[in-house]
Amino acid sequence: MKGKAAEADDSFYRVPASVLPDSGEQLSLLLRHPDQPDNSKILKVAIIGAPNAGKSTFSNQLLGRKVFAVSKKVHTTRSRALGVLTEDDTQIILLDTPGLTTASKVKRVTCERTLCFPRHQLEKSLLVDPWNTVKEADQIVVMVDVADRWMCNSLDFEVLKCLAQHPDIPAVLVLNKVDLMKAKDRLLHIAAELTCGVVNGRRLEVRPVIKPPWAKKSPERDSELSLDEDNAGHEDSAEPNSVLSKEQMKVLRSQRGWPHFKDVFMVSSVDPEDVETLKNYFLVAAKPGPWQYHSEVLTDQSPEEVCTNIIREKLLEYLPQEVPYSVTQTIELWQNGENGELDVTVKLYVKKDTHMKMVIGTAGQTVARIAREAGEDLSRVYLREVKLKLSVKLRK
Ligand SMILES: Nc1nc2c(ncn2[C@@H]2O[C@H](COP(=O)(O)OP(=O)(O)OP(=O)(O)O)[C@@H](O)[C@H]2O)c(=O)[nH]1
Ligand SMILES: [Mg+2]
Repeated sequence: MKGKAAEADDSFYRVPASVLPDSGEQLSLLLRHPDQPDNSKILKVAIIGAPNAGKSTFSNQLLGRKVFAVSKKVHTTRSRALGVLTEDDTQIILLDTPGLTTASKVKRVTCERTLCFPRHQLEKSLLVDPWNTVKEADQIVVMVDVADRWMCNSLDFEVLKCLAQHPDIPAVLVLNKVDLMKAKDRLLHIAAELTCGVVNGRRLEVRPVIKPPWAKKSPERDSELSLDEDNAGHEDSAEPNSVLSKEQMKVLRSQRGWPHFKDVFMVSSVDPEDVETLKNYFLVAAKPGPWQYHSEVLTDQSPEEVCTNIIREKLLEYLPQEVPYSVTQTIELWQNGENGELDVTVKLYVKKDTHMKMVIGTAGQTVARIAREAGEDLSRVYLREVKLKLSVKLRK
């Protein structure tokens, strides 16, 4: 049973939907009429933020399956993709986006991580795609990596521009990776900076929280942001036009944060409890309306796209610096095996002899590891055994 609650041992559990390994069947599923109840609700959530903020990690955790590639290198996600979570009468559509960026920003960010690669290697989708995604959304989530000291003191300018272009779509700020932050009190300052001290039209006030002895939560988060109703912030400064004037751009450039967030969350996307909190927020925010997809849909990606993205994830994870960004892939075989498994063969094309050696690794260990781990991940997405073979070829 996919995507719906199933009963076992008198308790309810939810089996997340999966991706069908046959692209024709997956496409039919995407086109299938939504099986919504009469009181159906829907919320389209666009997750935006700088590269590496944890957008895909969060989306996977929320969906309950890994359908988006995740890696410690920037630009893991290359084009917008969609995840679908259907629970009871509500459908949440998650729009996972590439890190919002500009060509110059990419150069700077990647160089900071000693990952310099020429501008021309950037796919166009990284620069233009996210903007289209956001205008479809009912809710914007701005994700910030609080463990990245370069990025967390001010909102990425591209993010600010995006928010200013869509002032009518409610936005929340999510401070992610709090598990990596030792000095947790810094979180409050980051939140104050990134919201210009105003959330939901009210000025922020930092109050110590006195917890009852039975409270379970970590003592490190023993303070909270509360809202002071009397000190109302100015809600009327957002510009309703979608194209920003020179003047607006000038104002934005002087801003570090956005004073129109509806809420602020501090989470670790690798902590299921934290992600559950946001899921409940989305479920409450969902509005009556028809579902967009059948409840068995998990993502709009084709099975082949999921496969190449997961292989790319492993390349990014195990190959140094700029090497993985220049590897291209071709699927050579995709067929059902004799015992119900899925046989997939993918050719990896590299541009240099030195890259070839790195991809193959000593005694073929690197490519074997990539094939094994990607195969395991894909087995969990397609719900069947995947035998993945990788070969490497030089193509200058
Ligand atoms: N410790 C910790 N690591 C996290 C958390 N969220 C994400 N990460 C890690 O951060 C890295 C980047 O995560 P991604 O989900 O790929 O980030 P992204 O925002 O989708 O990145 P792009 O697709 O490149 O824009 C990965 O190594 C994740 O495992 C978190 O809450 N805590
Ligand atoms: Mg991503």
